[in-house]
Amino acid sequence: SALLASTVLACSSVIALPAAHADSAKGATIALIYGIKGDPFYMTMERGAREEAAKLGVKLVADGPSQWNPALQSPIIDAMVARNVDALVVVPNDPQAMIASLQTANTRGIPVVTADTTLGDGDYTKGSVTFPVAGISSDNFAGGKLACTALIKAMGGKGKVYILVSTPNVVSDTKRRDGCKEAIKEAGPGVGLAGVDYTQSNSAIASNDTQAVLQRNPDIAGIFGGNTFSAEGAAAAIKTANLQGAVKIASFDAPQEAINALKDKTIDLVIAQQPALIGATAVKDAFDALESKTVSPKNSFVPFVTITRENVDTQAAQAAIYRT
Ligand code: T6T
Repeated sequence: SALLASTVLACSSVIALPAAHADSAKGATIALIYGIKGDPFYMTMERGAREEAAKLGVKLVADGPSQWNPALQSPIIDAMVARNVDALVVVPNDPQAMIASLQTANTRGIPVVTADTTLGDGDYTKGSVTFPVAGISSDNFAGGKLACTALIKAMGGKGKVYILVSTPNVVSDTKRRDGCKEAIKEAGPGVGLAGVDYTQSNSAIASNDTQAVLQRNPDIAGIFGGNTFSAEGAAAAIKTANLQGAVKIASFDAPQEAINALKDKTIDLVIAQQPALIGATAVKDAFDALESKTVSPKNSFVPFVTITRENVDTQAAQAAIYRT
């Protein structure tokens, strides 16, 4: 490639070589297309991605849709491709509907890394979609199971659990929902499912749904708030109904509001993901792909941190709170 570089330099009107073919990926542009705007999880992810990009000497550009909607996310990806970014780090808004635009980008030589959510069945080694060079996320099924096992324990091992997650096309959330259902099943006959509602990552919807379900089901003893806005709305509804402590809440996600609600005893358990680390790892994987280094493993899990009233003031718990 030294020969190639000198040929390029000798020629006055050359366009810069794509980073994928250069000696180093330094100076490349990596695009982060996150899940939705204004979500502390993705703002924290973007911070981690920017810090990693600065370390690696690449440029990071970021954008995302205002709502979970593949029809809103696809044009953002197309625009990034049109502006010649070198690699894409994407939080797919839908496991199927986002395949086409990302596959097109990949065919044009742009490596694709997914973060938080996944494409196809999520297994890039031998699953239905294998073109992404890496997928970085929490182990969401395990997280949902862990959250609900602890929730059921806090409920005294009996009563009904109500599940709130974002939308059926947010893969991370549906895995948490399924993990929670598994915990309910394993808890035996004293524990049941009161229902599942989808909040569109909107805390007002989550709050209204919770108020409605509490009227229909006075025997609800626990709520699994499967993402930031679901837990936030559930906590608001429980406060309005004056049921703090009587109805336990487990929150998946750790924005400052969830920590405040843990401290004032509205929420009993917070599972913090590590969005900054997910963003940083995804950017590093995209960089390595541009440098043609092997990126492995193709799917990797970033561990979560469990925060309770007992450990909330420890350094580890404090460091896990989302910081945008
Ligand atoms: O829980 C995160 C993320 O993991 C999920 O995919 C969507 O919701 C959040 O962004 C939190 O609002």
